[in-house]
Amino acid sequence: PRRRFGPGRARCDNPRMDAPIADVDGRWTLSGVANLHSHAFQRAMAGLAERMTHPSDSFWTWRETMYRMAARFDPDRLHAVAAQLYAEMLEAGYTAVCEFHYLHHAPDGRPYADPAAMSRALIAAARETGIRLTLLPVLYMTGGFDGRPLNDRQRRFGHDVDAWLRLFETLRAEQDDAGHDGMLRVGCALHSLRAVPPDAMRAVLAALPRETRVHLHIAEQIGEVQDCLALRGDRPVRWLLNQAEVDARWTLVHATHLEMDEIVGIADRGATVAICPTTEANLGDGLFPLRDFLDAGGAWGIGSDSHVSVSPVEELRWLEYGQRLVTRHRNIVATEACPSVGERLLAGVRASAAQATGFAATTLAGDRVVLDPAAPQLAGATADDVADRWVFAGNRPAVATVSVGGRAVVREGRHVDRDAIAARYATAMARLLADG
Ligand code: NGQ
Ligand code: ZN
Repeated sequence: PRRRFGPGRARCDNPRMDAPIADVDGRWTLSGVANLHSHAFQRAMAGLAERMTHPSDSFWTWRETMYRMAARFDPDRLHAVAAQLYAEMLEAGYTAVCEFHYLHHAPDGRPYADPAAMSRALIAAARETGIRLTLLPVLYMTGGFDGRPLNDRQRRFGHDVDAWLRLFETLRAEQDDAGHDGMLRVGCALHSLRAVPPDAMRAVLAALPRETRVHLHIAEQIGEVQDCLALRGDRPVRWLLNQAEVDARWTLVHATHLEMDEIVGIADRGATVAICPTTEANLGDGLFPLRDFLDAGGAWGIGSDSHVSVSPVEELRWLEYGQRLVTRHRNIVATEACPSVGERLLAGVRASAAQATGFAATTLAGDRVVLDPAAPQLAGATADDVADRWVFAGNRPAVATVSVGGRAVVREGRHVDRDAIAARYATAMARLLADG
């Protein structure tokens, strides 16, 4: 029989913690990975922003391409794209997703007849596919730190504080609807410091129920750090830590560019950092200082963000590889107490999942991802190496079955509704691309 634990070895960081992948009835099983950051519509442009649009392409020129794609969405298309994406997430081992949703209104900026129509499209997609959804309606008010108004492309993202609070209340009522079987949580997202003026940030935070999770993009690009320094007199994370009661309810997305006091500050407050390695690489953001953050005791998770990859294995592998490339060392996240890199990575994402998503830890622990017993990359695996072999043996999907909230959503590696979801997605893509 397989050993559940290595001989006399403490489990990563917390001796009471079970291994992230354990032998359950003879099958290697994990409790599912939480995806802490998603913009579902961006899945439709994966692979379509890899052509030169400017002699010095950057995050900011990519954003123009992204805005052109965003402008073509309506609730039906969003529903079709999100369903395909969420089915792919489940097939890859993600069982919960934090949807950072800002595509609220019609392209001209006017609210739909139902102001929550786009949010409901995401809720429907999650419900059909069976993924747990933390819906984060985004407050987006200004086009920069100087308070400039939203441009034409951004208009459909915008709310004033009162309208945003009405949307939040509408969605909270959905969360409490028994029809969702506890599969939906609603939190708050502030798009970024550049998109939310300080007074609005304070007003929204003061109005939220105490337990509400708060997510925001922060310090992803150097340009943003420089603008914040120039217009708010401090670096973004330092400014936020001074101006808001940041604590374990908060998730800071990216937080790429940090000085040591900011690294320690985030860790001390107990906030989670959502690191999105493949998107951050794709957009040329920079590298999160993971080793220092771990040394400070920081909580972190992963997000697939723009969905240039939909694979927790690839995000985790590249999280470690980025660090290896810059430090020219190996096994960066490993410690003496936890020498397995894969195990420490999976333990890290599991430890932050409940506080970032708002789902109870016991609830998330009941969701199950069973790895494929026939996967060659796991042949002869033991409790000591199974996590490393799952994460560091390439991109073959070794997921066999997934169940979320007791419902079997993936069987033999395929989402149970894969074909119907893919057909609807193909139709939606044809329309999205024809509009270009
Ligand atoms: C977003 N995505 O809102 O989709 C952003 C880009 C922005 C990432 N930061 C747009 N990865 O930050 O203004
Ligand atoms: Zn984002």
